[in-house]
Amino acid sequence: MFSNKDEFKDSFLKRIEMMYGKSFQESTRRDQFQVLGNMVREHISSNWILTNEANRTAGGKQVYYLSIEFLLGRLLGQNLLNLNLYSIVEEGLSELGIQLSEIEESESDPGLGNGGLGRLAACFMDSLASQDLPGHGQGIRYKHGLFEQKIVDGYQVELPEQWLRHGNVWEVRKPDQAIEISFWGKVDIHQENDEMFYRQKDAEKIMAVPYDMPVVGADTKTVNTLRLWSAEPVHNIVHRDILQYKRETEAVSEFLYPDDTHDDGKTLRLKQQYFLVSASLQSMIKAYKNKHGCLKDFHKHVSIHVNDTHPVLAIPEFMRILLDEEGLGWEEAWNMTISTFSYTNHTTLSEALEKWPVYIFRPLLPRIYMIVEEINERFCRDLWKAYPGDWGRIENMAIIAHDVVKMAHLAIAGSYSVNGVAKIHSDILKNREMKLFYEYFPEKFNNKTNGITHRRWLLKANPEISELISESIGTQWKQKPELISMLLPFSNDAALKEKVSAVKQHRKRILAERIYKQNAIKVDEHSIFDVQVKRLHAYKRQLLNVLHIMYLYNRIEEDANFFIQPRTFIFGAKASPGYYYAKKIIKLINSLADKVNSHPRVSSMLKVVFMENYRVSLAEDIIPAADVSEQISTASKEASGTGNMKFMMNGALTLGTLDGANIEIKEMVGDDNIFIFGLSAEEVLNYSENGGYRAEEYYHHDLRIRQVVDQLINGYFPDCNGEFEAIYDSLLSHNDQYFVLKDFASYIRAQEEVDSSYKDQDAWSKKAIINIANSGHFSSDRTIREYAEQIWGIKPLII
Ligand code: C3B
Ligand code: PLP
Repeated sequence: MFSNKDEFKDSFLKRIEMMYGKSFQESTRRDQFQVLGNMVREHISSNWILTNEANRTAGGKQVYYLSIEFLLGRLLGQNLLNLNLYSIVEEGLSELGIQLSEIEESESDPGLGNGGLGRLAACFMDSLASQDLPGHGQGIRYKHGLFEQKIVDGYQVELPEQWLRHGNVWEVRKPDQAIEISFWGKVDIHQENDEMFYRQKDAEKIMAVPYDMPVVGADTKTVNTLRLWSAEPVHNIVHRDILQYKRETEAVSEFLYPDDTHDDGKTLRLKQQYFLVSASLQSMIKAYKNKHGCLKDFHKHVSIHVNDTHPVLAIPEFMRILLDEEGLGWEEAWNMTISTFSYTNHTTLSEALEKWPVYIFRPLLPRIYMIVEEINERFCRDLWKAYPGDWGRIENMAIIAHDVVKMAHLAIAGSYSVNGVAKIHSDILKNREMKLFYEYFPEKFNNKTNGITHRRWLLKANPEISELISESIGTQWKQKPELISMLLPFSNDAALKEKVSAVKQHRKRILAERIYKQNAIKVDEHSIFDVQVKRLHAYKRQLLNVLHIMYLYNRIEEDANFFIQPRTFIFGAKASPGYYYAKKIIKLINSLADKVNSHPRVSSMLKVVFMENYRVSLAEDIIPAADVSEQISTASKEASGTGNMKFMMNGALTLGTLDGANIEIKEMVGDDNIFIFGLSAEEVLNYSENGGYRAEEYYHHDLRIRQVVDQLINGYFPDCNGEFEAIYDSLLSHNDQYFVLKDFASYIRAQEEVDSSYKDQDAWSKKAIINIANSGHFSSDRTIREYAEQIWGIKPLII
């Protein structure tokens, strides 16, 4: 369509006139974005068709990745980059007097996910396509993604996110491929000869309409598909209250649940989960039958991956289709099922392990519930054979027990592979959380350490560092990110160190300007940029960071001779709207920011900034500007973390606990290039199991702790009477479940080390380069290859 700058300009100008009946001068940024988006769509259309055609005809295996979240971020820049069109377009536009980055910013940032889990799914899509792997995403086209966060008087206020307000240039609606989904009603059973037949009667039906989005691989022709389902009323349906029916139907894909690792047991959420899996399975089975005629060897050609427990209903739904629609017997259907599904566990936090009360599950999904009951009975019977008389064990492993359905148990029983997302997390699953399952099904358990796409998080977010890498080692690392390690011999190269440090400085200046614009805070661009951005959660311990800043404030105020390297503490975090404690922490950070930033002496050394509405596009601006990456979760609680990988790839040094993938980052970079502190996972788990930790003792024996904890409630924060009592109580009345006080002294020491290390800029730059050089291992290309080879058994399909 266009292969050079002049062709591009020509075509771009013509289209603006054609699409909008306006001259280029009259067009808005949004018009220009729409035109560019359409040009990219056209550019890839033949390869998209070819990829789909290849998927329809080739004999190899394919994977479907089911996920309730895909946190995509903006797509224009990423697509242009993957197509190698970015610089042509950038230069062409610049000759027209516009910056591509300005047009990119007019694209909405679709937030169809909460955090790490959803962003991982998006990185995986990119890595599948870029490695020509036949992998399709299936998700929900939420009308409103994760809420937009505003900070008003220091408090979080939630506004509905509106990513579809101006349409979505990337999607293609496919109404002819809509699927009917049934809820409620009852199961009609009748017997003919020896056979039982099940039919759902009086069900309420809604339509799932697919919207396909292209997933453009880098440097390849492959264009995979992300299919997002939207809920719509069935056409011409007769209903006693048609308005209510319409409202209830549309509600199914109206909002993304703003819960990150909190399960609040809502019927609507269960409806969403069944909606996703039923639509996905019905459509993939239809496609499969068109290709192969019957389902016989389905599992040899298709692997279905369930991303956390949210899509686990796919397992009984697959059974329902095989039993009730295809007429298979139970044994055959079950064998096919457990050869088809694989499952990733993303957390061991008990509040996040989904459990559905039977009283919610059964009426909504009567036939599915029957099947789950049968799966459970057969599973418990098998367990009884393996462990005769061991009631306790069987009760612990049952899928339905005490009137709840345990989705993780269903996932493990119904799949052939169960993986955790970092070595330590997989070990905790095997040795603790899922120990009984590991003993029974040892062959199912494996680890796949997470990864991130270096295309978005380095090439796109940090073109300057990318350029420096290429200058030193050539450009092959772009296709093979492991090759970034060739940078290691340059870690002591004076010229490179200087350039890396200059790029960091440049990105810090840009971020400082943004902070000034948004928060009206003037930060010292030469201070240490110390960043904690992620969801707000007690286990992620933003509180530990806050208490340390309070401690520094006290030191500076009390001791005129106390000096530290100037530091800017940057926070970004959304709290789930119903998570009272998390919202209090946001208020606390903002109150602390007011106090620190307005104190004459303290503010000469410290600044605190809370950047509102943390999301993918903001992450792309913050992460390249960070010096220090705060990864300070209570050891054993953060399954992996992926933010940690993005920071190291951009040359920030990790200040972290021995948790999740921090451990593997430490293994890669070595002890001298990371700051580690705090309890080990083993120690935390032992305390949690056997007791022995008394937070009060730390409060009484460490004056530094007592001072900052008291300051939460003693009037230190003006106009915050009683505001932070819940936080104070979490530490003392509830014995500090996340070991904030226990790790406090060790955190202060690690922070002191950061402070003194930063003084030696030359050594710091070397550490930064070593971090970058070792980050290739954490590319999701590596992760996806491991899934492809070791779990799914899929191979590249080159078109
Ligand atoms: C997250 C975990 O909390 C992270 O440690 C992990 O890196 C990512 O998943 C990706 O594996 N997670 C999440 O974002 N939402 C959940 N409901 C559960 C886990
Ligand atoms: N939210 C966004 C927008 C992200 O880009 C990331 C990064 O992976 C996350 C959340 C997850 O961060 P973390 O792994 O630190 O929890």
